[in-house]
Amino acid sequence: MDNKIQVPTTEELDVELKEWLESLDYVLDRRTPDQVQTLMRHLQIRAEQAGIDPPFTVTTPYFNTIPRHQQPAFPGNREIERRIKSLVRWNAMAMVTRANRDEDGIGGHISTFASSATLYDVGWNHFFQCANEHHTGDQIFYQGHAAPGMYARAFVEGRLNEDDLKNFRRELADGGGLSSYPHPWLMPDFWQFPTVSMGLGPINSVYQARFNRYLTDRGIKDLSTSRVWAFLGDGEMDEPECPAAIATAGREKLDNLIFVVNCNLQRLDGPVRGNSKIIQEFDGLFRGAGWNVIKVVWGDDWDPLLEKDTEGLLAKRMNEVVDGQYQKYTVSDGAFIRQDFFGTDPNLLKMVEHLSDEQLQKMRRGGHDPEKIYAAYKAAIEHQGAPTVILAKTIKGYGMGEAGEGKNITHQQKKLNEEELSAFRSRFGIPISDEEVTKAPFYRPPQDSIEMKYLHERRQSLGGYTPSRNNQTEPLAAVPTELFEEFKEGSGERLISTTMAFVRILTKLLQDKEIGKLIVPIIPDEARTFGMDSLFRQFGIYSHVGQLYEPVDREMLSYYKEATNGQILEEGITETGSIASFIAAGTAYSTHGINTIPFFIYYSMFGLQRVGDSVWLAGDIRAKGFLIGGTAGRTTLNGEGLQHEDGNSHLLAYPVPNLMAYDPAFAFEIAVIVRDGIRRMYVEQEDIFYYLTVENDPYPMVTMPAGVEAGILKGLYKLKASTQKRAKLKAQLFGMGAILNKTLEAQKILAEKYKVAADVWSITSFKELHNDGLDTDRWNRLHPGEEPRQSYIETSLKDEKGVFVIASDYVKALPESIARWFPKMPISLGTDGFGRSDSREALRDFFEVDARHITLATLNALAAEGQIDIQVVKDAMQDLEIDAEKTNPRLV
Ligand SMILES: Cc1ncc(C[n+]2csc(CCOP(=O)(O)OP(=O)(O)O)c2C)c(N)n1
Ligand SMILES: [Mg+2]
Repeated sequence: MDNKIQVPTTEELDVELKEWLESLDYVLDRRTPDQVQTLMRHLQIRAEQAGIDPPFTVTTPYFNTIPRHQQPAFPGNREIERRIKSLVRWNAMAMVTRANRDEDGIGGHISTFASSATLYDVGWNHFFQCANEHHTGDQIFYQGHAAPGMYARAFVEGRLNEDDLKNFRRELADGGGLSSYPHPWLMPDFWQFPTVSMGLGPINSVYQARFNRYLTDRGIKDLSTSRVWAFLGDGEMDEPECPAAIATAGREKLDNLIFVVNCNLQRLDGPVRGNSKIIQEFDGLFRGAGWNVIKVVWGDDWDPLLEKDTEGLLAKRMNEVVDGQYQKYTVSDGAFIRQDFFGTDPNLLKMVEHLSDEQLQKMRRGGHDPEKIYAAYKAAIEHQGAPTVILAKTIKGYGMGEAGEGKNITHQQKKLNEEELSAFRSRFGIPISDEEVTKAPFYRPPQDSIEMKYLHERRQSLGGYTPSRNNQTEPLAAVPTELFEEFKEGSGERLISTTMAFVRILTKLLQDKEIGKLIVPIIPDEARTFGMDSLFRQFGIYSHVGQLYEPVDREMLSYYKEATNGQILEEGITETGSIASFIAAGTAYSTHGINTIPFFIYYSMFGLQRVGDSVWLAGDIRAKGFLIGGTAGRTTLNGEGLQHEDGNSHLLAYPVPNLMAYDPAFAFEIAVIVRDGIRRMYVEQEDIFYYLTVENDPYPMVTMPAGVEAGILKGLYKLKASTQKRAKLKAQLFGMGAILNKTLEAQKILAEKYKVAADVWSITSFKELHNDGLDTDRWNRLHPGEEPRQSYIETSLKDEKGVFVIASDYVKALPESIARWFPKMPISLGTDGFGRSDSREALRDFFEVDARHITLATLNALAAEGQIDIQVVKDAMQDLEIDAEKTNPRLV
């Protein structure tokens, strides 16, 4: 120990502490909070300079961030609002109970909304702004399985009727029903944001807030007064998208974003963090990420106790009890709470000696106290410079009593029995008689009641009713056609990849006077990979703060230019974040009445495979735009190997019903597809979106043959007929993407060496052909005895002679899926198996999709039909140097 330091006595330390506290009290009385903060920061710096690690933690104490004396006056009528909220609670519970009485196991949730009713109610009465002529409106992400509460509220508002509620989860009933969860696909006038796949609501809401800002900063639409509210579960925050979302929102300082986390301490199976405290964990997480954190832990009956707690005993006790034990208090009586919680210290016991056991048991948590919630929301909307999270402590299954309040089984509780119904009715004062209550009738007060007048007045002052979705938008006038013209010409000898061709199309779209500003390029750190870096300077990379540094490549033509009005969303390495941007941009037509056209360009292997659930959501939410899978194909990407070489994504595109999937081979194919896509999505307003793969294999782009546009869009057209008019042996070769070239090479070999006249066809979409075939079959099945319809493949190939071979750079399941409609069984070549790093040539030999293997497959098929001798095939194998014992690429 430094000998300058004398060991102090306890008394000396006490005096010292007192003096310091008095100094602090002095400034607390006379200075603003900001000034006090500055002072303390200086003290901290001085201590740090002296090598002292300051004892400040990333979490704050376990009580409300806003103390009672800072709470604003509550502007509403508490009593009327309580009655409205109770009615909504009742109808939500009754709807789920009745659905499950009528059909055991139909499901639904009672306990989630029971815990969050106050969180929504305060929003509906005082905050959630709808779009009208004065306001651009808020976007509200409702927690997915709290949906019964939103339906019940809409019923009380008169927006849904009894039949709707009766048909909750019975969408196939006469007249339709209510979807289980928020699905714009199923209820396009009602639900705006799908949220029930946990984790996607949080991340999508963040990127929605960011996109609102992007539109504002680019001067496209001023959304500076719009807020994004996301209502989330505490269990849901375990999904890895959540920390990602939190980091992004903090970094971007999205003060137009408010998270409300319903901390009912429980998830599906049990406690979220039985052994610690989830609110404290979130406190640290969000604060660390730069958020404004507002904790609403305790209701107002705790205020007098906390104000008496000058020694900090209660605060200490609140902080040491873990969530599992708090949950235990929910299901315990007051005597237990007195003994277990307060009984650890005689002074604590003294603090509550004036309260009865019953009063102790009823002491509310913050998330059930409308005034505390109001204070938190008001502070949230006023906060500037950072997003706000409200951590509201609630009770799962609040009001369900014996049926599940705070119990571990509460999430699965789908109905209340007769006794529980009566108890619920009485607890919330619902005007339903004893005789009626067991039927769980829905209840809406008369139109001229105080409750109804109040409710409508509140909503009208906030611009309308929510949730609701705008399903009618002004379409785009027309698609500019000239800009696509140049792509009909081939590139002559010049070698061009489809990626390069796509980038050229995108650039021209961006430059277009009419729709250029609506194009939103989205890239997760791959612009250079796709040769798009030239767009940086031309169109700028979006950054709310512009560019605060001088980029190292400032001297270069295509320097890294960030700008407040930048058009490109360069997202960093996050496909999940990028697709969230895609969804926000692709739904702006509905959310903001703006036809932004997103192009999200990424490594195709990190798309449907990695963010498949978000793509599913994009379908549900009716997002529009283009997903561009770059570097596609198992053999087209030189050297990258197992992780990057994609032979799967087109198969993964099959299940998303409104996703159009194409793998174009030439610039003109891309141009035709993109032009028609914009027309269908933005002029005709079809609720579809596009997946296009592009490749980086350079080859000559051929000139567009006449009259093939319709075929390109339908998925198949004849590219190049054989010139061997008199040959007896015939074959039809089908290729896709970069492998189409191999088919063209095989056409030559077959003609020159084996006298086979082969026609070459381009398949642009297996999925389109497959769907067309399925729809044709279905029609025929349902119309026996009528003239059968023919699929597009059947019509296209009915007069074609010879054998059929299909080759692509994807798994063989794709050609196999369309084989049934061919005049005879085709042979499928494809790239099943893990990728390898090697040259394209070596890979195409390995996976058996090069011209040699296409030739061999054709000869095999001819021999099988007895058109040529088997010896010809054997000789060909020698000529083509194909080893019969080569490894099977599917298995290694
Ligand atoms: C990705 C995903 N995994 C699992 C589920 C199933 N699930 C629905 S609700 C739920 C528990 C939710 O707990 P929490 O987020 O705390 O919400 P609470 O009901 O407690 O408000 C689970 C696991 C889901 N919907 N999505
Ligand atoms: Mg929970």
